[in-house]
This record gives sequence, C-alpha cells and structure tokens, in this order.
Amino acid sequence: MKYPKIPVAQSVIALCEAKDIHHVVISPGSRNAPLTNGFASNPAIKAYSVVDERCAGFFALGMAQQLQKPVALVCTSGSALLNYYPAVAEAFYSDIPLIIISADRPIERIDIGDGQTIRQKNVFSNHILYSANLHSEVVAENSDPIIMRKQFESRKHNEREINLALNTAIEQRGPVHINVPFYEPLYEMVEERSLAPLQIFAEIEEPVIPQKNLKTYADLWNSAERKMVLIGVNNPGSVEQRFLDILAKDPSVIVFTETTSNLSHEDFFTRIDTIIGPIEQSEDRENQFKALQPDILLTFGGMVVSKKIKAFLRTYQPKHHWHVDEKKAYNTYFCLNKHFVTSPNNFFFQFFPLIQAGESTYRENWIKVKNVRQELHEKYVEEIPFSDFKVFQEIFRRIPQNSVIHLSNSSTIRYAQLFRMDPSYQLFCNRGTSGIDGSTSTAVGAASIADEPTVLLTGELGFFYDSNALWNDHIPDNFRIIVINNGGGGIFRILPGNKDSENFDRFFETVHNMNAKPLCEMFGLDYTSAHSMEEVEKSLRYFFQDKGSPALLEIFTPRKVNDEVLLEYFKFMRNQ
Ligand SMILES: Cc1ncc(C[n+]2csc(CCOP(=O)(O)OP(=O)(O)O)c2C)c(N)n1
Repeated sequence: MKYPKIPVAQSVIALCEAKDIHHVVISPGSRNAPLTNGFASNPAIKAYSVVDERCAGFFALGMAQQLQKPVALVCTSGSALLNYYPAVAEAFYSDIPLIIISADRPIERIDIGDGQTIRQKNVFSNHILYSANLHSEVVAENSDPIIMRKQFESRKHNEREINLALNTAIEQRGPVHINVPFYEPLYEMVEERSLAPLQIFAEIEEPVIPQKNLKTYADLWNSAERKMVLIGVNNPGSVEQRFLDILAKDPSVIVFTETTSNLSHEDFFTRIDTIIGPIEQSEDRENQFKALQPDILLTFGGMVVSKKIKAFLRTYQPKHHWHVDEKKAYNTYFCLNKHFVTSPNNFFFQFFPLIQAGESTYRENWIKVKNVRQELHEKYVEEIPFSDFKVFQEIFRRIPQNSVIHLSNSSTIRYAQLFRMDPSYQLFCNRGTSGIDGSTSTAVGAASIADEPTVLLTGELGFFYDSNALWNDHIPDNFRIIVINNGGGGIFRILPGNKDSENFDRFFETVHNMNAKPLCEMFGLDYTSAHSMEEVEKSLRYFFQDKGSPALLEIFTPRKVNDEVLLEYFKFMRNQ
C-alpha cells in the first residue's frame, strides 16, 4: 500500500478511515492528486470516479442516505467545488452526512492571477455544519527548528480541524467542508506513513428529556380530545412499530403520514391531500376544517410535501404544536411551542407511560371520511382518460414489492401522495431544497448501494436537467427509470397562474419536443416508450424483468389533459 507524500493528505485519509468513512467519490483534477491517489490506493476505501461534480454530489448523497453513514467527495480547486453546492444544500436541509474535501492552492496564491483558483475558504458558509480550512504543509527536508515548529503547529491545527469536521458530520448528520491547500509536487507517493494522526472520537448520545418536564405535556395531551400526529420524511425502519400501533389505536388521535415518511399502519391517513383537497373545494369548508382542527399537533420527521396540510394548519392552528427531533424544529405552522430534543423512539419510550388513550370520536369520524374518499378515488380512476394521473396509478400498482423508489421533484412527488403505496416500498425524494437538479444522480447513488432494486420516477425536464447522472460506471443492471414526458413542466399547469398568457408556454411550462431515446443509446440503457394506456400496461408488465442492463421507460402523456384530470379529482370528491 502507498501513501501520498504530503502529510496533510495522509491525515485526511487516515482519519476518514478511522471514522468508518469508506466510500469516496472522486472527480478528476490535478490539485487533488494527493487525495485521489491516497484514497484510491487504500484497500479499505471504495473509490468511485464521477466527472461532473454536481452529479457526484448527488450521487454521494444517495449513497449516504442508503448507508446511513457519511460519504466523502473529493474534487480539485476552482469552480469544481461550487458544483457541489446543490447537493450540499440538499444535505443540509435533509440531514444527510456528506464530507466535501476540496483541494486548493496555498493561501498566498489566491487572487494573484493563478489559474483555476477561487476563494474556497468557507465557500458554503450558509449551508454547512462545519468548514475546516486547513493549512498547507511543506514537506521540510531539513531540520531547521523554526520550520519544524511551524510544521508541527500546522499539523496539529489540521488534525484537530479534520477531526472536528468529520465528527460534526457524524454527530449532527449533515454536510461539512474540508479545504486542503497543497504545494507542488502533488503526485509523489511513499511506502510508509510519516504520521499517525490523533483521533478525537465522535460522540453520539441520545438526549433524554427530564421526566418532570414531560409530565406537564402528558397532562395537556391527556385532556385534549383532538390530537393530530403529522409525520414528514423518515428513514425506513427508523421508528419502532409498537409506538406507531399505540398512536393508531387511540380514538382521540389521527395520524397523517407523508409518502416519504416510510411508516405505515392501516389506520393511518396516508393520503393527506385526499382528505384536505376536497374540503378546500367544499362550500361547507369552514365547518369541516373546524371539525378537523386539532388541539395538539405533534410532528416528527423532516420536510412535509403537502401544501394543503400546511395551508390548513396555518389557518386553523392548533393550541399546541410540539416537534420531536434530535437536531432542529421548524415553526412551519407558525404556532410551534415545544421542541423535544430527542429521537421519536426515545420520546415515545418516555412519553407513552404517562398518557392514556382519550375518549373521542375524532379518529372514528375521519376514518369514515377516509374510507369514502378511497372508494371515490377508485371510481374516479376508472372514469378518467389517459393522463399523468392514470399513469401514476398504474405505475404504483406495478412496481415490485421491496423496491427502493426515488421520486423526482415537481408533480411526481405530489402525485405520489395520492396513491396507495405498498408498505414494503422505501420512498425517497430530495425535499430538502426541492430541486429538480439531482434526482437522477441521487437515485443512481442509492441504486449503487441498495440491496433491493431501485426505481426512479421522474418528469422529463428534471431528467434532462440531470442527464449526466447516467455518466457513471456504478449503475446496476436492475436500476429502472420511468420518465413521464408531458412535454414540459406539467406542475406549472397545476399551480395557479395564467396558462393562456404569452409567456406561459415558453418561460413556465417550457414546452419542447425532446425524448430520452438518444440519451439511452449514449449511456447504454434499454429504452421503451409508451403513448397510450394499453402501451403503458403492456410495458410495465415486462419492465421490471431482468434485461441485462439498466432500463428506461418513457411515457408520453397529453400535457393539456393532465392538469384538468388532477384538478377535477378534488372537485369529484367534494361533490359526492
Ligand atoms: C434546480 C431547480 N430549478 C428550477 C426549479 C423549479 N421547477 C420546479 S418543477 C419544474 C418543472 C419540472 O418539470 P418536469 O421534471 O418535467 O416535471 P413535471 O412538472 O412535468 O412533473 C421546475 C423548473 C427547481 N425546483 N429546481
């Protein structure tokens, strides 16, 4: 095994290894050669090569999400680093540990006219948990005491900073940046490590809530007749089922789960918009919303997709909103009055012995509504023409059990909220920043790690945007992509706005005639297209079978029908 000659590169690599960071995504460059050669020659590291840094960032994000561990990224100096920013922001808001390691020139070479040089120090400062700005180290060949002293101080500073950055990513689950300036020569390797960096251990402790404080909240909970639990993004398997079962059988509690909550129970309300949407359309909306308004709202998990529930809870606020999370609590409904700083499992473990199931008709009343809406949903789908709505229904019927499903932003994630999902699915979407710029790369990252087959569902603008995601040697043959090509950004037809204005087609929907076939030819994916419901049904029957390569199904839907079918859906439910 060989090591880079530059000691700071040795420290970065040794500390990553010591902290169980074994996956490193490297983009090409020369300034990063000490890191690239060091990581790539280390048998404990799995190194991936991805040219486009924006894709590399999201690819690493998808991997880290599957592994539930940090993944490192290595790039050269200059704009290369800035291309990580979309993934850094997503990781920041979605609590995913990413270690960004950028090579740089020594500080005195910045802003003096050297090539490929920008101000890299603290470059992600608004969206990063820690920025370690390392000192450059000269490999001193002589034993001048002043140089030796400086070298020693730099080394200690660097070791400490690397430790703090890596520990922050591990302890607080999020992105960190380590900027490493290097003097030339960059490519020299040695047989022996010249140092063994000191490790400062990461500390992961579950905070415990003082029991006395909990009692006050338990009293409020026990006296409230209407409690709503709303669950956003969660990793599969992260909350114990026994706790969910207790919530599900309390008559004074209704549990709303988002598609990306990855939690299920037959008595939960999994399709939030099918409850709220028809009420919004109803003439009796005021009374119905008041009947749904909770006294206490308990939330956990990450971002909530449903705009409808946000609008409802902001207008019909609960008296109390409590959020459970080890790290942060957003005041999404403008009435947050308690942040329980712990994990949901720990909170329930401490809280449930203090509460009793309340007498109430709250859950029972809304379960009746839910059941009626489910019947209406089935009736509606039978009646509607070929459209995004109908296609999504069929897709979710056909995706095999146990699949890892990545949903792109835009209308895909919103449609997904309307259909029944098999409880064995693991569902993900980049909701941290809701960008359309990295869904494919994230899905490819997940596919490269996941034990189960990964399926990406995406709109075509998002797919074309991130097409370099397919420029990747690690895509498994069982990876599947379904592109819903509705000729533009279909979401803009659904959102309120003037669809007949001059600007609409060009600047909002961005109408086009492109298709994904040439990209599939270029990147070696099996390609199928479908233009009708019959073709969709037929293609989906064979699509998930082994094809000896990754495969893409492109479904062309009528852009001017899609929005009408979706908007009519809520009216149809309202009228019954
Ligand atoms: C990086 C980024 N740029 C712009 C947007 C704004 N945006 C949201 S949805 C959308 C259109 C997406 O179209 P498509 O992927 O075809 O999905 P569809 O709306 O048809 O479901 C755009 C441009 C965004 N979310 N992210």
